[in-house]
Amino acid sequence: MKIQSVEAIPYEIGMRKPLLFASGQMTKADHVLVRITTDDGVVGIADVPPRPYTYGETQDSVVAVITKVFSPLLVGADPFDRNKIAAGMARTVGNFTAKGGVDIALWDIIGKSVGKSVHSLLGGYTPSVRVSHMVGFASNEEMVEEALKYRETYGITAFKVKVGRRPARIDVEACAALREALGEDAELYMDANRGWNAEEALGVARACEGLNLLYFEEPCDAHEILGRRRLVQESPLAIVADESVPSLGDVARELHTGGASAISIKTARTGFTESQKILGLCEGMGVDVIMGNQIDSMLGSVATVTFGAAFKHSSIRAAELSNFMEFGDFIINEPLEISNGVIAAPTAPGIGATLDEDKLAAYRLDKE
Ligand code: MUC
Ligand code: MG
Repeated sequence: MKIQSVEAIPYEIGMRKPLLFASGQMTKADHVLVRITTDDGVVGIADVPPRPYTYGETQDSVVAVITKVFSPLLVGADPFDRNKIAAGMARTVGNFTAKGGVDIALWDIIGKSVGKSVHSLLGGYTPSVRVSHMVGFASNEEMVEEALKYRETYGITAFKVKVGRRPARIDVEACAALREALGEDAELYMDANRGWNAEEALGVARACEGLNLLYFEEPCDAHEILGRRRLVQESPLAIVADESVPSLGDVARELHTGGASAISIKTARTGFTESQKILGLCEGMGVDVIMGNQIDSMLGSVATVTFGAAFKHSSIRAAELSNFMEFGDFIINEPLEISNGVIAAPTAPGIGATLDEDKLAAYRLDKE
């Protein structure tokens, strides 16, 4: 079996409401659909979410690197040779979500061609995972209303609260309002997307001490290495590295230099192949892992749950798998559903999703 074609299709879907956070905002999903087709007609798909404020990639850059740089490596290759393909792509620096999407599409082909779900091929630890919902910036009342809605409608009891505003007390008060409304049993944690420096972040971690929060994600820029190390040592909350660890080497560096005490794994940026290595590293070192959300579409979330549910260590914490509900539409035929606070990993061959061709045709920006 050989890869015959590689497509990177830009498409756009509006968000039901904007999602605001310290490093940026999303009002529409300008994503790229990767479709890889083999000579015997097997099709692998994946969703790529370009995040310029996180990795510097744009919709145009993702399309360009996949069609101009990665496609020549892929066409004619055996899709089972994913490590060889990954080594080829690694010669191009950066471009994390473009590489992640290609890797997921290859796994999709592998699963479809052997008739097994990728969830099962990766190890099939548990059929479903608990879901955590990410709440963006808004007034305290709106944030509480959103969390209560997700609890009532979908049974979600874990929430990641976007923080990183100035003055910081706005966010401390938002967390307090959420804790009061949701009660002691809800899991709450914060993500500042580098909005503060280490000193401000330490003040926030201390000010939140009575609120029973679980984690503090990317409170400051990990490049501010001494401040960040001091924060990890002195913070009463575990510090999660997210955008500071877009690759295995970054995870190793941050854990080794004391820049983080827990890790967010996002299949959107490390696919399944590199995510597996990161997971093994963290498990071996006794480091907590959270399956994170790159503000993924439904197709992107299919990849996250496929991976997260496949291993014990990635399914302990609630996985961030609900923001696709804020997208105006989705382009796959098998809707993901959250109920009783959990989401099931697809069991159909591959990643378990197929394209709704009519919707792709309606939303693609490079109309054929
Ligand atoms: C997150 O966890 O940070 C916001 C920016 C981004 O790249 O991902 C989201 C969520
Ligand atoms: Mg984050």
